[in-house]
Amino acid sequence: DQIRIERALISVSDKTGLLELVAALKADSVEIVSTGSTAATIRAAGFDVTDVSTVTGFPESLDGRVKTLHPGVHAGILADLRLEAHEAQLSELGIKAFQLVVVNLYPFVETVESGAEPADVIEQIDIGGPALVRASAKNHANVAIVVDPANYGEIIEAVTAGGSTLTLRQKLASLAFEHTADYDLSVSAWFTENVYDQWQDDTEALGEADVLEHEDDEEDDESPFPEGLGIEVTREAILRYGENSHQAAALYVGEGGRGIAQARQLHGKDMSYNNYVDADAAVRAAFDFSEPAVAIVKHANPCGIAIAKPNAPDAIASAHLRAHACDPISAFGGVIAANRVVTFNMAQTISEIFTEVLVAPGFEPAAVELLTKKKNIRLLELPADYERSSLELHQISGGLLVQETDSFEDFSSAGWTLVAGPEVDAATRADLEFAWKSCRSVKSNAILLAHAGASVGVGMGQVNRVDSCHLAVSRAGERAEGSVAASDAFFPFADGLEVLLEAGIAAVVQPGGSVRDPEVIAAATAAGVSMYFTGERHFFH
Ligand code: 93A
Repeated sequence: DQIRIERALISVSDKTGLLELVAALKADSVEIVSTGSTAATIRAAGFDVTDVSTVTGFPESLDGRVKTLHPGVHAGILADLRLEAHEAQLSELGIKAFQLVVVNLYPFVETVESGAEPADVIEQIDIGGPALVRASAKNHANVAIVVDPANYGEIIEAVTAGGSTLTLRQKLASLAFEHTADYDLSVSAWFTENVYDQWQDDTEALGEADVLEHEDDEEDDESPFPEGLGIEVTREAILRYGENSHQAAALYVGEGGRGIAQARQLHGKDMSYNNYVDADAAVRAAFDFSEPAVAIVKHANPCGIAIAKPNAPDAIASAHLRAHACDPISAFGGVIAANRVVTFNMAQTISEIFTEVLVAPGFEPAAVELLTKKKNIRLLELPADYERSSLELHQISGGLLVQETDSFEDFSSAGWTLVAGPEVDAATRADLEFAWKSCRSVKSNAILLAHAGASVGVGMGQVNRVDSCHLAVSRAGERAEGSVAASDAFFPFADGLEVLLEAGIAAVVQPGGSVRDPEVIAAATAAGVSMYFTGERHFFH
């Protein structure tokens, strides 16, 4: 397993010990092939050396980026001369084998440590060197690879002793792979740190002027977003606590507005943080309807929305009973919004159900008298034409997202497109409009099943639409059959819709716009179920 060294490739950045090594190789008549400055150093010391470009027939090019990256070099390193076929191919190709490769890599770490510019650091990422090292180490059966002047002594001894042993070549191969791995880790670490630093520099370099320039883009003149939001808020109340008892909290209100924050409290304990959040959601759900409507909210999601049955003797009480019937379990401890004066009848029903907050434009005196006997309920008065803010604010860490309010001016089905099944009758159409409108106040992904102006099953807040469909269907139970469905955004696949179809829904309304709409339409068509596209989606988070 001893291999006589007849030809060596030497390419080193660190010239330490180079000439002693060359002298020993030359004393044994070894042919030396070398790159640019290495060849120059050897030649200057009076030794005979072959330029790598002579071997490759290709000039060292691209500022040295391509020197040894050539089959004329790599075939000479990788040929396994224990195989006759490799030997035959080499001679056919006119390529001579190397038995020794001596390489040390571009001084990457030293360059980084010198504080060099990134462009200069990048030039010091050695590509051809590691290729030589790894190729030689892989072919350690035939080639000895030396990556460190510390090992020159051993090689000199081996040359003198008639060649390298397998044991030595194996040891050197192991050192070689360790070396290239370390090298690449340093490169990787530099990228991680440098990209971060660069990002910081860029951010710092982006002065205020640049930022303002950006904000002054032409488009911005048209936008509803002034540089400042012009929102003046003052502290109205210190709340008992926030979402949880370990979070302190307060209520701030804007000037002159008439939203839920300024609703007049007629009765009950102080409003809590969660009460405000839920009352706001309930108002969003109920107050948009022109018909008498009631919404019951838990954890900011409606668990029942209904409008009154036409000609019901006590419309708002009827709407409440129907909203409550959607999901009586969830309605326990809920927050109720009614968009009409609360009647005595409605108050009577509510007095039987544990309710946190009841918000309405007014209360019949008898209703107030009855409800104020209940210690736990909070009664809030909010005008039906309460002021909806034109902007919605959402705090994120380090900033504030602002968007125009998702106002829903046109709920009518006039602009919808029928994409599956037959046109529906007037009652079904009214239900679809009701479902579509109601679904807007349900957290995405929202699926709302409705019948006769009342929700019968609501699926909300799931991270996929199929689960929301399952939830809506399971909450509806038998009531799913013959109900209509609304989806706040398109069905990305037919799977969610199929859950609804299996439950026996009669019609569905959704925005449409998925690349798989054809699949979804086909499923509805196959089931004979009418499907309308609204062309507008209503995510709510
Ligand atoms: O720029 S490279 O990645 N491209 C190559 O083809 C190549 N071949 C050898 N760097 C390359 N080398 C490296 O050049 C070696 O690893 C060594 O560090 C250096 C020696 O070049 P010179 O002899 O010109 O100083």
